[in-house]
Amino acid sequence: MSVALITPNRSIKGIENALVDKLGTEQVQVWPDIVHPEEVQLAVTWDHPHEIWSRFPKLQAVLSLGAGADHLLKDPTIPKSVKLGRVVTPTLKQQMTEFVLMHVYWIQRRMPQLWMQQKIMHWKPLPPIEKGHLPVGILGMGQLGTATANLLVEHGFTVHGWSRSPKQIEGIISHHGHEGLGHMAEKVRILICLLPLTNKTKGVLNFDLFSMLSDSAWLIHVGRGEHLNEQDLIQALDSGQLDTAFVDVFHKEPLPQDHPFWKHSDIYITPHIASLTPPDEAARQIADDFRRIQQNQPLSYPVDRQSGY
Ligand code: NDP
Ligand code: OXD
Repeated sequence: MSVALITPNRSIKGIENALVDKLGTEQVQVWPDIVHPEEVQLAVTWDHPHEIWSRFPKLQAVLSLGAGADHLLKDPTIPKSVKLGRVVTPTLKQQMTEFVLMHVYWIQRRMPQLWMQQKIMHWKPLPPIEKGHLPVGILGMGQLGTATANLLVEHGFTVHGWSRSPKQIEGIISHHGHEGLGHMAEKVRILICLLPLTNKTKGVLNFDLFSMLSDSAWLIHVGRGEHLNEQDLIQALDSGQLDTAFVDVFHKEPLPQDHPFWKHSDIYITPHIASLTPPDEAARQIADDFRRIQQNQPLSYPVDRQSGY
């Protein structure tokens, strides 16, 4: 039996080597050179081609090579009997928490303003914003959102979290559901998106939500491009409703050259690098899920088709 790595647009030599170290060459096949499709029990994919699944009669599970599983759920041709999962490693979580913390401190230490001052050679010391004046709201309190919330609390920030189901997390002010979103938005000054992309969360970052935040709020968007109404973001920044946006994910990646975000003075762009999965950790989880399949155990991070994450 074997694992198939199907990531046509992503180089994964590191993961392949680490997986071969764990399972041996016989048990690892890499797209498009799948020589024994009849042996594939587990497929690990990122932007895979659709309609390939009839080639794998023994397939039991498909894993997303990342925390987001939206690309799996966009493929209606994966047989319903096949389990879905995702790869979430300790370093992926840690990098995300640190990335968000770094941006929160950028805001608190007023780095966007200080850099603007440098551009016009203006010397004006600006004190930090008091942490108590910067309540943070996190959309999505799953693996990454909860870890991020805990780190921010450790650093003395007041943190609100929004999820689908009610939660009680020590030190975090929890909100849920449609009403909860409004309640949270009116209390926070920094909004962080760490949601999965689903039918329900698509477009959640829109002008209505931005208008509920207190004036001159900040956005840190590290979820998925389609959470954000890009035109609404420009409108919210230009009207002063939002102060600055830090955006890591986009509708179209790489961001097209003529996209207005590139030159907007209040938007800071990073090329979808908030957190990355180290090859050895990915291989460890893949090997573990491969073992779980053989032993008829649940996947480490199962994805539910119904809820979309
Ligand atoms: P999880 O599945 O662990 O958590 C998802 C969270 O979102 C849960 O708290 C869930 O609520 C909440 N949620 C889902 N739907 C709704 C809804 N309709 N209303 C309110 N809350 C909702 O995901 P992860 O934390 O592992 O990952 C989150 C996302 O981060 C990924 O899907 C991906 O989009 C993004 N990501 C970005 C990366 C980057 O480099 N920019 C890297 C890795 C991930 P509940 O708890 O009630 O189920
Ligand atoms: C992920 C990502 O989902 O990198 O892991 O976006």
